[in-house]
Amino acid sequence: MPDTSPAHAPVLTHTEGPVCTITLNRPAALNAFTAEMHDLLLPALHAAADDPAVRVVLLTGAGRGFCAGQDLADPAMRGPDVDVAAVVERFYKPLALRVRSMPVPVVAAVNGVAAGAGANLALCCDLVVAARTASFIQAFSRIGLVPDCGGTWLLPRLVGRARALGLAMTGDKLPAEAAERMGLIWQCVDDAEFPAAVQALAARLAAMPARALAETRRLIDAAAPAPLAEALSWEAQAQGELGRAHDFAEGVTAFFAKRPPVFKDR
Ligand code: T3D
Repeated sequence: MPDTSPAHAPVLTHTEGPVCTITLNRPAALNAFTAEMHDLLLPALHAAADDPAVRVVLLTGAGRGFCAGQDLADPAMRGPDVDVAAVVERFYKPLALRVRSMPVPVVAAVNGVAAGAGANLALCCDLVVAARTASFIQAFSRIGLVPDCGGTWLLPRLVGRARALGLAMTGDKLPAEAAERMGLIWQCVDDAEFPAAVQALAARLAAMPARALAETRRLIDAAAPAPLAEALSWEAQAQGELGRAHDFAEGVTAFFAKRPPVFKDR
């Protein structure tokens, strides 16, 4: 996938080998979402999904923040004539659904503060790695809103009802280390090690069976509210399909050949 975004664009895409890095790029406003940013981010994710060479997507922010959520000053999104429901339907719903249905794993590399929809965009990703100085804020209650971009669905599933309500109602800043401890995110790493840790994770995921990883996410998401019997049937169905695919044969062959597998399916 060619990197066509100019350096000043609010969303940058850079693909190197199998790793597509998408950077939110409005550092002066902590990468808060404008309509223009949304109009670039969703197509960037679609392009990564459609590119057969891409095997992992990294989502990160430029500067000291990851994303401060909705830009509260964007006239396209604010004002008496702007319908907030329409903003959420038009921008945040498709964004969350896109991240959650990518054919490859999506890693949020949370370099700094992630607030409001910015926090929940990160939590939509499959693995969230945060720098130790990063933090997560369900900022919605501070301005009289409810968590969006999937927050009401994600939070109780990640940390349980008590903590979900604590985070969402107080809007308190949660340091990355505490987020890791309570299971909100996968990993918190020292700032000095953060870039290398993120690249190492991306390289590791890129060598894994993307189709099986995407199916794993789909089943985990689908299984949460479903009865066990239904989840067991979905597992059987997915195993049936994966069992007929290249990557399963390759994985087993490589195991017995005592060599690393070369996965191809998406
Ligand atoms: O249509 C709809 O509204 C529905 C959709 C809602 C989705 C949402 O995401 S609602 C939640 C929106 N986000 C927030 O409420 C967070 C607002 N920001 C903050 O609370 C703080 O900035 C942070 C806690 C994230 C970081 O604090 P701090 O002290 O590290 O930085 P700062 O000084 O507040 O911010 C730095 C600059 O970024 C500052 O600009 P300046 O003064 O240097 O020119 C600040 O105004 C700007 N900025 C930060 N967040 C936003 C923002 N500008 C516009 N919108 C923002 N959300």
